[in-house]
Amino acid sequence: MARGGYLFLLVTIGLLGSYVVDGLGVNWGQISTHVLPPKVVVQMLKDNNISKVKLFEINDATMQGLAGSDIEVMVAIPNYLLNSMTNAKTAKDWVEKNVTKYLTQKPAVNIKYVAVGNEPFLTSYNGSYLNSTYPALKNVQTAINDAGHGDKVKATVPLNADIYMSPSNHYVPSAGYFRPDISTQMSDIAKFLDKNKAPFTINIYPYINLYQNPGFPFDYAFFDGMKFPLMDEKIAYDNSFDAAYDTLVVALEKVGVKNIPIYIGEVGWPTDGDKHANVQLAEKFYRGLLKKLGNNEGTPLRPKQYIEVYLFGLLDEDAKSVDPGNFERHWGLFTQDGQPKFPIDLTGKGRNITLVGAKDVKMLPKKWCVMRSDAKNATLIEETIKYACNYGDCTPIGMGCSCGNLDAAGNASYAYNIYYQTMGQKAGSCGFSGLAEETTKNPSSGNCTFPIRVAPPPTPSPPPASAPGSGTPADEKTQSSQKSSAYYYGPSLLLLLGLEVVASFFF
Ligand SMILES: *[C@@H]1O[C@H](CO)[C@@H](O)[C@H](O)[C@H]1NC(C)=O
Ligand SMILES: *[C@@H]1O[C@H](CO)[C@@H](O)[C@H](O)[C@H]1NC(C)=O
Ligand SMILES: *[C@@H]1O[C@H](CO)[C@@H](O)[C@H](O)[C@H]1NC(C)=O
Ligand SMILES: *[C@@H]1O[C@H](CO)[C@@H](O)[C@H](O)[C@H]1NC(C)=O
Ligand SMILES: *[C@@H]1O[C@H](CO)[C@@H](O)[C@H](O)[C@H]1NC(C)=O
Ligand SMILES: *[C@@H]1O[C@H](CO)[C@@H](O)[C@H](O)[C@H]1NC(C)=O
Ligand SMILES: *[C@@H]1O[C@H](CO)[C@@H](O)[C@H](O)[C@H]1NC(C)=O
Ligand SMILES: CC(=O)N[C@H]1CO[C@H](CO)[C@@H](O)[C@@H]1O
Repeated sequence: MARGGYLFLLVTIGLLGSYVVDGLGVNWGQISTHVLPPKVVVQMLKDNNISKVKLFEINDATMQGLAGSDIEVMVAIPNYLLNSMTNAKTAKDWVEKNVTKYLTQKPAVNIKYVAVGNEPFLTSYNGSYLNSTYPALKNVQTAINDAGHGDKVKATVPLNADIYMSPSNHYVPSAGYFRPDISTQMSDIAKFLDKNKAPFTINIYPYINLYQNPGFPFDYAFFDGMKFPLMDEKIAYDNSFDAAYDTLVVALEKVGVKNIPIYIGEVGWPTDGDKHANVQLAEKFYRGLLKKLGNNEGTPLRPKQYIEVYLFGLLDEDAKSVDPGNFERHWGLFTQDGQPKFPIDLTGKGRNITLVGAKDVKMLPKKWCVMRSDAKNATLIEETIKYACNYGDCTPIGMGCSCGNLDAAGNASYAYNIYYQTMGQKAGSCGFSGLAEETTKNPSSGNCTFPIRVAPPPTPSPPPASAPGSGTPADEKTQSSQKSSAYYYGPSLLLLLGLEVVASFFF
């Protein structure tokens, strides 16, 4: 009922409002089983005065959705292409087909930045992109310059906060430096960006600090003050965002780069999948962050200045890898179908208002799939839940999550329903060997929503309906071919890693 009652009520009061925090951006990821049409998303951005968007790749449908809007776009070269971009000719070709094309078509896409890779120096990548990132950056910017767009379009590299650190016995920003294994690369990259008047882009996640470190001071993740702030000489740090930002400022100064603009490529708070991931804390985090940004407070080392920020993220993404944690699919300011989750005032004035939701969204019919009341075979129930959750997103039924209070039957119903929706309510997808049945009665209750997904776009020749009534796990082959079909999953799915991991140290 969460979406049926509480959230819908809030939607209706999001109509007042004024300018958003000057030039606020959002990350638009699309690792979802069912995506909103690009035009619907772009209208949603406009309705909320969001003027900048950061993508994780380029696909033509998204770019055409953005064409003709004034929205500034950061397009991206995924990590798996970095190696090939060390070839100047390949980089030139990529820029021609993916940047020049959209800048010069009519109507054009307002491309301002090209993200070269995404967090390529994450320690979990084992140095895979260590040698290619800097050469790729140089080649891409050179290609942009050669194509005549150098003044308008800058290449940058969105990096993860684990590229820099402070000594473990002196955990303060003023002791910051780049991670030793990448210090040469970081120095080269920072100097290149600086010389080229491009921004340095960093992702900062106080939430993940809190998630990964049981001893992390709760209040330090937010912006509401602390009894015992971290003292760095005379500077008191009472939030980890400032400390992370300033540690980077110091690390950059140590390689001789002093005034380069630092953009926040990603920052946000998830709303499900973990005990600290909920709408209440997300609201608290964003309220503090947006107020700070709206006031152009800057940080202790770079006070009183505008910080360019891309919130993470725009929409939930139910097909992201949960390797970093079950929260990974719940970073959206909006649900996957474009409905706002909690009150947030993008102007930073802290008013109790809500974002404007997506309009004219075609949803699947109001039907759910639940466990039959006469289902008995516990072994089979367990097996079918496992199967269903392999395809659908079951992270909300975990302990401390939005559906964490369901009983055993509720768990089964959640799993069956999410499978059914993920499969587009396809005939036979609510079978589970006779354990499940369709219903038109919404099984949602309290904070626990049994979602219905966005309807897939109309296809020229609909896939033939398979025999109804079965839909059992035995049908593995059919299901896996469905999984890879563009009908359910956009082409982006396999191309993205979707990791948002940051360092486990103390800022
Ligand atoms: C967006 O900005 C316009 C002014 O350009 C304002 O009238 C409108 O209320 C704003 N909308 C929101 C949702 O803040
Ligand atoms: C990095 O190394 C670890 C341990 O050797 C391995 O499990 C992991 O798959 C590797 N990751 C990548 C991206 O190569
Ligand atoms: C990067 O270059 C170093 C030195 O040439 C080499 O030892 C290392 O294997 C290279 N790494 C990758 C991932 O290619
Ligand atoms: C719903 O979630 C909020 C946190 O976002 C929590 O405060 C509240 O207790 C939850 N309600 C129920 C019924 O679990
Ligand atoms: C915000 O507005 C909603 C809807 O009117 C209300 O239920 C809620 O209590 C308000 N929250 C605050 C913090 O005032
Ligand atoms: C329960 O289901 C399992 C298959 O998962 C099957 O082997 C077993 O015979 C079933 N038990 C009954 C009593 O039907
Ligand atoms: C429901 O599923 C969750 C997640 O697997 C589990 O933690 C919980 O114990 C289950 N609840 C019941 C009553 O079986
Ligand atoms: C959407 C789009 O046009 N993508 C192109 C980007 O560039 C590569 C070539 O490097 C093309 O293969 C893609 O089609």
